[in-house]
Amino acid sequence: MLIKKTPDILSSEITDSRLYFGRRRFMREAATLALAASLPTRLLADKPTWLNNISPSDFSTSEQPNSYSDITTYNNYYEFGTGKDQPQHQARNFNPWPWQLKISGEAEKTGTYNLEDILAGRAMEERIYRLRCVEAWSMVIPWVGFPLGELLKEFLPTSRAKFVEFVTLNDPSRMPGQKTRVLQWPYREGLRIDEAMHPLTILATGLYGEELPNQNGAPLRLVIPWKYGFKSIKAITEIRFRETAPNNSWRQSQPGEYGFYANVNPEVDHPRWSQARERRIGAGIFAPKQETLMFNGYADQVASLYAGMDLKRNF
Ligand SMILES: Nc1nc2c(c(=O)[nH]1)N[C@H]1C(S)=C(S)[C@@H](COP(=O)(O)O)O[C@H]1N2
Ligand SMILES: [Mo]
Repeated sequence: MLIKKTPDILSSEITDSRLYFGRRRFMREAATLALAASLPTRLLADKPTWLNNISPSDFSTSEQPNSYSDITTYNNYYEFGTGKDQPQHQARNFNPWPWQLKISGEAEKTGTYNLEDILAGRAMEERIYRLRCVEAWSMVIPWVGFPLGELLKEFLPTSRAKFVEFVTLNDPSRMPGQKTRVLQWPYREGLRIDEAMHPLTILATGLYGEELPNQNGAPLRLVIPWKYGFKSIKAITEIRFRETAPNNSWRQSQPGEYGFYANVNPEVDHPRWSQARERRIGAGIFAPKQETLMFNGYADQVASLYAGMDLKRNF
């Protein structure tokens, strides 16, 4: 289909973000004309209201962001295939709207909410964060999102809420990778409540000023910039406040290789490879690897969360 192909062709040439936004607007208009009869209303509308006012964030890094093409064609998202180039294709026809978000567990307000209602009128920020995968590659991504803690507080967690668990949509008919057993579905993640409340932890609803592409976790994904990428769970459909520590999918699958904390740490190697250096996606195959920074460069903000802990044991 013509319209679905357009982003790939355009994004490969994009370097300047203003050019990018102009083209995206053009594409939206073209999509409205061409597919008015066949697309759900949500997709046809101009930007969703919550993407109309995005302010830059003081938490952003000053590093140069990766291109839109890098960010949307090199993905880890096993619900849509285990290859990095698969999610862009296999998630193409996934329509996230309407989306339900369930809030459960140790909070005064629980229930199932319409995500559009949760996002409507909410202030969004652009936060340019490094993403460091456990596989020793990295990217810099201009996320659009808002602090997770801000949302969590609205549900009035009780004093028993010591941890937060996140669950991805479980629907093999819409997520073909869930028909295979590479992981136990649905994908799950967890944070300690103080990690979840930390101002660097965000829920992302977009990138490069636009709605989150499906392959990056539409409509809602977590971004925790000081932890390995697998903690940043995509397509979140449930948030549960818990008294006890939840397990997380990669730790459940290979507990010797993946821990609960998963803090980026150049001194603690993965059992099968070093974590001391990283390869920046898009830098070119001859570019030298760069040193990985403790807590992915966010040590000043987050090291105090782990004061007194043995980070080799709590990896
Ligand atoms: N539901 C779900 N979330 C997920 C994954 C996944 O397979 N399923 N992969 C994780 C991993 S390993 C990484 S590195 C990041 C990649 O995010 P990106 O594709 O937006 O760069 O998503 C994380 N979130
Ligand atoms: Mo990852």
